[in-house]
Amino acid sequence: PTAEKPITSALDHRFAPTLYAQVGQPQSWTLDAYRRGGGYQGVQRAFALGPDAVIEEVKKSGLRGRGGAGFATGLKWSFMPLNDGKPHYVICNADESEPGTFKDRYLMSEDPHQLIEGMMIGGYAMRAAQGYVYIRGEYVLAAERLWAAIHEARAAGLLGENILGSGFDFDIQVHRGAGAYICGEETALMNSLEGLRANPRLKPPFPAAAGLYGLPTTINNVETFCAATHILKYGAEWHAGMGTERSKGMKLFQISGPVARPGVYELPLGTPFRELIYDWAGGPAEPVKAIIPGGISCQLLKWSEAILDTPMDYESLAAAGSSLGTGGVTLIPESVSIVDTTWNAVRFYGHESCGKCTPCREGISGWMVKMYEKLVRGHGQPGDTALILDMADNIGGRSFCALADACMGPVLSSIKLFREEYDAAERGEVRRTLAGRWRDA
Ligand code: L3W
Repeated sequence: PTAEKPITSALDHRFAPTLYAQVGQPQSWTLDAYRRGGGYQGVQRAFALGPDAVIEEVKKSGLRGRGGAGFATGLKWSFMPLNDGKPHYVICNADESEPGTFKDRYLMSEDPHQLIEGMMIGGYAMRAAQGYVYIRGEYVLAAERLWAAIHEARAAGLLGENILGSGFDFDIQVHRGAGAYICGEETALMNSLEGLRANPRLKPPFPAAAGLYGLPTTINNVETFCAATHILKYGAEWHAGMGTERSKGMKLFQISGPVARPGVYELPLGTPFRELIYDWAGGPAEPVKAIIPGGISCQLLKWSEAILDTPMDYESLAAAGSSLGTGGVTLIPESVSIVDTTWNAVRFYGHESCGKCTPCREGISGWMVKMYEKLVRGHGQPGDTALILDMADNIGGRSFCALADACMGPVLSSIKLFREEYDAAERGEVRRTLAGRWRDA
């Protein structure tokens, strides 16, 4: 994006990586390495602009939340009350648990100062003196590197009181989760931080009005805060110059499944699936029948030339009947049963349901899991798929939070796109070939 950052890719690529620019550099997680890469220039520019102008800058950049919902970041920041005299909080949602999603883990383990700087910028703009990182408990290395980076930043006067003489006080705490997907839901996350059971809260009030401890709070994903660091460093126009008309900037796409080079690739929003799958990930290693575009909560897409040419941005994926989600792309090979794959997803949601509301607790954890188990174990009967659809109709849109709706994504799309596999399962003909062998539940 700038003269000092040469394009590093072997491919003829339009933009150099920024979010992952430090990944792979020696000791990239240290303050020295971060500063060598131009670190902490974004926050200095933020101090020069002033808090209101920072929010304007993020608005102008077109940045949208990278945790899955794609909500406009600058707009979200502008919901925070000004000068209300109350403590404000910024929270980083680092509870990365969406199946197929593994981008934030490396942002934190390889470049934790980038996140610290992004949270400082957010804290400054939104008048918060305290930030929290709610990190997935299994991310031990990432949490350790983040803690070490926070200590380094404090020692260097980058966290604490009167940071760099700006008059701005800010500090960050890291809170490790204990293995519950529901803690990625922002209101359940705040309950968990408060020491309560991680049940979602009713919205509204949104966190900006009544969040952590009932005080104004803004929650953003790791990648969102990291993107804000570069927006402040390079300017809103730089960010708005990448991506598409309404989906701006670079995005960390993840690819898993049968490809030669699974991993994380930083590409502009609007890059077609074909480029990610073939040029970057080396192409499918075996015939593929479906794509999960952005984490298992998204609707499946059927593998086709048209889908391969679909740009990976918020609008194009909505038009294709799915969503960009976290950008976690998973390929489902021909050899794998769709019913079995969906059962795997349903069991995940059933296990992760917090149990607060009936459609999710009884509908998914109870009925849906049992119906899929029946089909997959060869005990299917005519009408089972219709019964699943009827249950889905009573779960989707009727639950307390987004978890149950998310489960309906793979359920409904797999039935719509691969009905013949469900029909076969109703006749007791189901191939359970995941990983090439039968599995026990
Ligand atoms: C103030 C309004 N704020 C929307 C905020 C809202 C949220 C964001 C997107 O929910 C859920 C979320 C994740 N005044 C507002 C407003 N907001 N209207 O904007 O909200 P929305 O409504 O567009 O999206 P949604 O699909 O209803 C998304 C949760 O899903 N989630 C994501 C997990 C992410 C991670 C991660 O980043 N590591 O795990 C999964 O369940 O937390 O609650 O902030 O408050 N009028």
